Amino acid sequence: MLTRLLQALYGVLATLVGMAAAHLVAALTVPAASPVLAVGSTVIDLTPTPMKEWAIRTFGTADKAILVGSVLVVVLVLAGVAGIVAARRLTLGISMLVGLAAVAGVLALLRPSAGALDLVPSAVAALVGALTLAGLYRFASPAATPADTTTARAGTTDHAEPAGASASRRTVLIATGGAALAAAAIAGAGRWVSEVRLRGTDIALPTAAEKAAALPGGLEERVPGISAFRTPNSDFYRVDTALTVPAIDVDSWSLTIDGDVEKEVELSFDDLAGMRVVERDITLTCVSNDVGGPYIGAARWLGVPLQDVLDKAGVDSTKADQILCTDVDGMTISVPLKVALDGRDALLALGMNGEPLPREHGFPVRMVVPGLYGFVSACKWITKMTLTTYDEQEAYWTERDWAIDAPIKLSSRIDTPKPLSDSKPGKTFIGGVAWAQGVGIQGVEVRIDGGPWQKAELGPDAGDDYWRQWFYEWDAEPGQHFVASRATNKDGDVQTAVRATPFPEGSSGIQEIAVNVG
Ligand SMILES: Nc1nc2c(c(=O)[nH]1)N[C@H]1C(S)=C(S)[C@@H](COP(=O)(O)O)O[C@H]1N2
Ligand SMILES: [Mo]
Repeated sequence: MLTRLLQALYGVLATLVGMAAAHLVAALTVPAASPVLAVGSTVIDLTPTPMKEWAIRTFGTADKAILVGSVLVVVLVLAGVAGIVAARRLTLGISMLVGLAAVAGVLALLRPSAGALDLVPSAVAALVGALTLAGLYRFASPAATPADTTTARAGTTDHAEPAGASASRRTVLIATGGAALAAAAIAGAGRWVSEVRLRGTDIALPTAAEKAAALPGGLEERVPGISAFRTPNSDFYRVDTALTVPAIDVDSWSLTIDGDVEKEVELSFDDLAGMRVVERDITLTCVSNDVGGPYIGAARWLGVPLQDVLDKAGVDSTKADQILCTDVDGMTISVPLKVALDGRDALLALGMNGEPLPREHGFPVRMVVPGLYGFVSACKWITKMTLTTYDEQEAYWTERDWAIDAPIKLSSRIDTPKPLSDSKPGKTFIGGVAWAQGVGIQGVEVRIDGGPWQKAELGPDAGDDYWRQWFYEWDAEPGQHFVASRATNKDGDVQTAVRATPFPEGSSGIQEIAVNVG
């Protein structure tokens, strides 16, 4: 039994060393081609939409860690089997490891933006894994089977049994410890390399030709627990399919505008930064947000009006009806062309809350379109805008049956008190945010225990594309209570109570939470 475990451990260690080496090589070349990530990304893309929805809702941003962890577990189990097989037939065990790496290599090659270089990390994994496994068996072979042990002993009758056993135990210890150390050291080096590579978002931003007015102070000073009027970059929600945050070198980055255009245009970061730059306060929302959910954030964006960029290429809007955006990894996001051209503040953003875009949020350039959910507008790490039609080309989420034109639905969220929280009787703030991008919020109402809707007080107004904070002062009596909120936009539309799931065009309904007062 112990021998079996040791054999499996050899397989696992060889695989870990191989994967660490591959990860290091990937960090130096194509980070997304790291074998585990290549497999993970493919799993993400193949996951049926409802399951993906469920994962985002259940695990939030941890969904990626859980996915990578699950892939790792499966790979290491197979690696263990390869280790056991190798004890009987080394070449067969090694072939299994090479096979595992080959699967990752093929998947890396199938990624949308893959080139031949993407094969290198998996090839390294195969080579290093195979050498490590062979080395472990060569220098510290654990007895393969009881039969093997007998033959081995028979051949070494001149050695005293206890001395021989302890020497081999020491060799095994040294070999396994050495392999584990090597894996950790190489993985550490890979991590260090990617961190060094991933810095460098520290670029100079252009000054805005049109500055936004200073943002008024929000309600957060007065209403504890309410969302800050401006979401700090570090707290901004993140939703994307990228397993590693793309590391883009701003000097080699460019944006191509092609397809149904008069002339194809390629802009460098400096070209873009040299255009008319404006500042806008815009609230971004994810279609995967349940009513009352966390995937919404409000920021001040610095960017070039999308219209100005499209004008450089000359867009034929009698032909095209879609801007197909492509990111640096080949991921695609569609944007309805008419929405980009209807006068709203659609931007190619370079800055977020006074800083260059954080890498997680699209460095160096992303799109921001007020009023549309992020999945049909907010392309991060953008490198190309292709003017085309929905008939001709489908974006990532279009292929997965999500809506193509998805305006953000009028909604509100209760930030405080928290659902199922306990609070003291007496004066209690009920507070939150409400949004109706493009139209603006006229009012928010609160309902307690199914009673009449009562007017909440609104926070400052930073424009119709920005959310509005609100609060209601409640004299809470002991017991369990149900608190609900609903918003009304400036057109007089009231947030609907009709429930809809996030798929395919965004959730709707009224959030109602239970709180305990006592
Ligand atoms: N390249 C790329 N851009 C993307 C996505 C993505 O997966 N890849 N996700 C979109 C979605 S679904 C949303 S809601 C917003 C989220 O932007 P944030 O992560 O900066 O909040 O980015 C959008 N842009
Ligand atoms: Mo989203």
